[in-house]
Amino acid sequence: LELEQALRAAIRQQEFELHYQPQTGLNRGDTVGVEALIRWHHPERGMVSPGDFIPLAEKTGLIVPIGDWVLRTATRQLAEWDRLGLPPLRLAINLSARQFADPELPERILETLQAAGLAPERLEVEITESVLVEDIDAAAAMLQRLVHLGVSVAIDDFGTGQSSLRYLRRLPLTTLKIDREFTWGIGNDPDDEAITRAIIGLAKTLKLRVLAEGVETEQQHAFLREMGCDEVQGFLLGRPMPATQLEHEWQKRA
Ligand code: G
Ligand code: G
Ligand code: MN
Ligand code: NA
Repeated sequence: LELEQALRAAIRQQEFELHYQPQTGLNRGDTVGVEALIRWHHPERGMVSPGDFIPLAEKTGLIVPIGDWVLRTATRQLAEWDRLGLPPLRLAINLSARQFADPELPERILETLQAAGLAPERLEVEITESVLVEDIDAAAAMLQRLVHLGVSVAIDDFGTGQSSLRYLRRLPLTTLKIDREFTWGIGNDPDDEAITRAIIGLAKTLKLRVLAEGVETEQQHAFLREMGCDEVQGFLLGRPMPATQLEHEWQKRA
């Protein structure tokens, strides 16, 4: 209850911040997108990780106003980067089950994109397998509405949820994000390597983009390139960072 009150106050007092983690193409090595990740600077507890408050935000429904803030803040930031002359990045944001079940979600996304002056093609939403499997017909209907807008959809933590391969061909998806649990095994666990290879193959067959999360070593990076993975994300390429730091890193390279 205490945490819930603090979370309500956090919305009013603007204690949230977004960090952005680069998503990099394996062909040319360019940053092609960023994933927005929320951070909470609690006045006394310090930095509270999303793993510790997103579930509560979800349970209490506070995820809806928080999610709106994330969407608004991240799209404004992307528009600002466009003005500054950064390459036209794709923006990925995480959606929780509650947000995904909200029938007003597509309108809200569209309005927010329009307010920021961004084409819907610039946005990718990330959802987990469990969100889809709960009610596959409702999920299919929501995905159709999002895809109709031009927004793309990624399955986050792919391979760790209640993977039903049936939904992969039934649903209009864009991207599979290989969970970092599998990426970490590359180089020391043949099973994880086999799973990673199989997910990449599956994505190719279904004409989906495939991105590996949690890439931390050159060895993982090389393996993923060899396997034909499209994109990578992880500490090797860049940690989640404040917007200003991302700008500085871009200026250094340009
Ligand atoms: O950044 P970090 O590894 O601590 O994130 C932990 C979890 O919190 C991840 O699973 C991520 O998907 C989730 N998360 C981060 N930012 C957001 C957000 O803006 N909205 C939602 N719903 N989840 C988020
Ligand atoms: O579940 P989701 O993919 O949304 O979670 C993203 C989280 O993963 C971010 O909070 C980020 O901090 C974390 N993350 C991203 N790359 C790496 C990595 O290379 N290693 C580790 N340990 N965590 C990572
Ligand atoms: Mn994610
Ligand atoms: Na993930």
